[in-house]
Amino acid sequence: MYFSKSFIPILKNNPAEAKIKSHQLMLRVGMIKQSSAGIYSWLPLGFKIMKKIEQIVREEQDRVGAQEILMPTIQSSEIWKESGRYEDYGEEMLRIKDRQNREMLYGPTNEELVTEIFRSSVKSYKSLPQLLYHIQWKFRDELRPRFGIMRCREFYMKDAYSFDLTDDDAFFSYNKFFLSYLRTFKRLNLSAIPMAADTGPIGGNLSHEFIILADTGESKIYTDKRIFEVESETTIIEKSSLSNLRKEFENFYSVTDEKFNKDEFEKSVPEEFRLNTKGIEVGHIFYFGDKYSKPLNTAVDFNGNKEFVKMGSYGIGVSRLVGAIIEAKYNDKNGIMKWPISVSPYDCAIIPMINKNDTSNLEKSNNIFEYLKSKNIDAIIDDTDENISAKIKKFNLIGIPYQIIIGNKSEGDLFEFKEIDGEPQKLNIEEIASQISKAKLN
Ligand code: 5CA
Repeated sequence: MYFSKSFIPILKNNPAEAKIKSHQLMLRVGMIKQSSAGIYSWLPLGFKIMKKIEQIVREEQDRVGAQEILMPTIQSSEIWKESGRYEDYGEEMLRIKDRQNREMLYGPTNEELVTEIFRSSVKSYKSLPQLLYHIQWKFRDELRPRFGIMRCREFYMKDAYSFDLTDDDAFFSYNKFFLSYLRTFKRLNLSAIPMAADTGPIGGNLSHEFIILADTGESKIYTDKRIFEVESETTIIEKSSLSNLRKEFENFYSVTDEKFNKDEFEKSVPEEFRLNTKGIEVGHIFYFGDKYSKPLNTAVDFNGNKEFVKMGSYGIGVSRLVGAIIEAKYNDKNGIMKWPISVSPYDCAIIPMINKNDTSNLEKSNNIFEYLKSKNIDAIIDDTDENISAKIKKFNLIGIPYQIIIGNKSEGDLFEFKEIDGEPQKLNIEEIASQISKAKLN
């Protein structure tokens, strides 16, 4: 891809309306464009990143045995009336009437709809557990949408739902998602900590938020610093190992402010380990038993008895994660953003110095591009006639983690290669490709 042909509308300066660095950067490098309050279009750069995040989320849902479906954005009000949430949800729900005057709504979440799908076809406990998820746009008419796509009205969410016969089975499902979240955030190179949380309008009494530390986050948290050292990987998906995994985190006091209790905090956390700070909620999981299955009359047959299924739901803010990664990885002191290679829009930027009458650097760039492509490395060539330092500055903001600079300093078959925030090295193209490929494997 040539930069001159790409649709990456860069702004000269930070837009005044943006208050936090992720919002500033996303507008500045043309990742998103606001279409109305709290509603955004995703431009190629931002969209590519979001799609890569989505794919990682999907793979980690599949890995714990969840099955992907796709439910619509527009729902009928009927099932929401059945559950009793049609009134309760209040003004955050966008209500619409169709031409037949039927009450419809733009889904803020899908507990009712997925329960209705489940009850119409699953009759026996032998089909349990069922873990279903979809990745779909949601709409919540937030009173104060802010910080760009961090708290907006239309956003992209992965929501999963589990159906089990007993509480015990349901905790096993809960713990599978708990594990899948740890794996997902690790692949995104984020340190997201599970914290005991309030359940709000979703309901239930067991819930964790997954939080990334950030000064600009909207969640207040109280935690024991030692939770950051918990080694989280488990390869076995089995009841007791997963329940131990969750316990390893729950051993440390770690809560959002709705759950905060000063005495408990001070009693269970030695002073030197107490941390009271802010974070961004990137995921939220809930266990709510038969809160929806009962009013929606969703039961399975178990030895002749009708048992209401036990349910949980599990959300990840896929679009919010784009902003959250920027908050975690953008260094505004040196103006360098560095996307984790797992979600970077390109693996490498080829940055040639271009003189009007000399096309040799552009030819070199094309050859490098083709070679990298043969090694499955996705590059972008900056073929514009900006000077080299302006180009580097621009790519430092875009955040592609590797740069090949083709200027006066490249000699013979050696090129100036650097990790965006590292020291330049002189390497040949095979060495460059092998370094990037290695990073992509991790
Ligand atoms: N039904 C449950 C779980 S599937 C649910 O809706 N949970 S939630 O309300 O906590 O949302 C899940 C995730 O979506 C949150 O953790 C957050 O990352 C993201 N999210 C929620 N509201 C917004 C919003 N207004 N803008 C961007 N992301 C949001």
